[in-house]
Amino acid sequence: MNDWHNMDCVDREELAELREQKLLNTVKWAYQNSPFYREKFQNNSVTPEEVKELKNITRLPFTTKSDLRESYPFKLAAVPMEQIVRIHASSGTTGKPIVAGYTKNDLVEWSRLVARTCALAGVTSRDTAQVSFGYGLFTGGFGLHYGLEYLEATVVPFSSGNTERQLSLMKDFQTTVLVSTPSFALYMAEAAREMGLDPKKDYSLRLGLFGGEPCSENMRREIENQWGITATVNYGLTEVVGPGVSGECTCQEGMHLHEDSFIEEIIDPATGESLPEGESGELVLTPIFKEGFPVIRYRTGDITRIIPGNCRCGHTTRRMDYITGRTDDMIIVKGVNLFPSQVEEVLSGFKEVSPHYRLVLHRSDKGFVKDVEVQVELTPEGFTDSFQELEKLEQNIKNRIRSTISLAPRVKLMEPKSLERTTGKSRRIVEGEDL
Ligand code: DLL
Repeated sequence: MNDWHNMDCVDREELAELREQKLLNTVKWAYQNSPFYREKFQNNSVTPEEVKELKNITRLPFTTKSDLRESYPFKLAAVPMEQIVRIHASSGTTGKPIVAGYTKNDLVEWSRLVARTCALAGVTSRDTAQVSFGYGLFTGGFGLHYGLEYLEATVVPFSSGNTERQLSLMKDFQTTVLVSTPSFALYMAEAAREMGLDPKKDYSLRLGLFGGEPCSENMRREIENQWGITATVNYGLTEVVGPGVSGECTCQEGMHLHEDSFIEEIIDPATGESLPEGESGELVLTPIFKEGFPVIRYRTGDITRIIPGNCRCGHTTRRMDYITGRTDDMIIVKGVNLFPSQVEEVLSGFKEVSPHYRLVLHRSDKGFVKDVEVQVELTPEGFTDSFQELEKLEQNIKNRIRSTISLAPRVKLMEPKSLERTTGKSRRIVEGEDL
């Protein structure tokens, strides 16, 4: 293992001391320099002096998405704006975007974190990596770009869109690593075949780094089979930095968290109480390296757990499990809680359907979800002219959903390739009236 792996192999006692020290510095820094945090601490009658050790973090108030919306655009800043050298923002579907500003040092730290994420996934300076994330306010493109460059890989900054050209260059440049959302990787394989190319034989890809949206195990295996690569998943969010929070090693058993740079907590989303290691709840993150826009105890809305025990790979950092849903993605239908990932899990048991699906919500006059339709695409092999067979499959899927989630949504089988493809993040939940 080279230097890139050092920080993920440190002695856990040393790591605990480092984390504590960095947390105390971050809390002081935010209080002294960010008017937003000074006010927040004061409103909650807490001072930085009360945080003497790591476990005291729970005395500090959470930061929520709506806090960050209210601090639009630059109220979170802890340095004069002339020291902010880059701005990113998360688009969000409603309201104002959430803005993140970076100092020069923040950008170096971020590049290092992403470089480590890529190294964990097996990327080296000998690789050529195509970045198919959008370059712009979204953190995916620039984040992966600078991290991969920091690692001294050869970067092809393609950005999103223009799938045919992406595929041509990827072939001609003998690109070895694809960096994109998992749904775009699947779409690219489909498009390559339509161009008469064989994704396994005509390309030199060996690794895929996928993130920005959930990737079920089924989807990962599908990507791996179609491209003949090892597909790893990585995680991050604009509010705390962007990509580079955690990522898988090639064991593919959870995402190693860069613990020297983030303090993680798992809480019960309903009560805010901390949950013990191994239990699933909402992930709360505190980055402990940021100067520009510090964030303390950010409620990510992402549901996961910390995987107990060490990874087989030898890295000592703890692992986050895959994100199983978002607190705001939970649909309540007739009193039953439903996450898209639960439906996806059920669908993955049927070889006749592809990983392309969506949930269409139909609401009552009062805005409650009264009915959900699961639209799922058949694979070309699963497609048949026999109405009876299709009806039987629909019924089987419906029964399986009912027995696992206690809900009987309508199921609609769609023709192969009929659901919208995206070059960015896919939309799994749509409102009936939007169609
Ligand atoms: O998606 C940052 C990123 C870019 C991460 C590229 C990895 C690769 P946002 O646009 O702010 O930032 O969206 C963050 O996306 O809170 C999760 O809900 C979701 N998300 C990101 N990565 C994963 C993942 C980027 N690996 C939001 N699995 C997060 C599941 C993910 N969800």
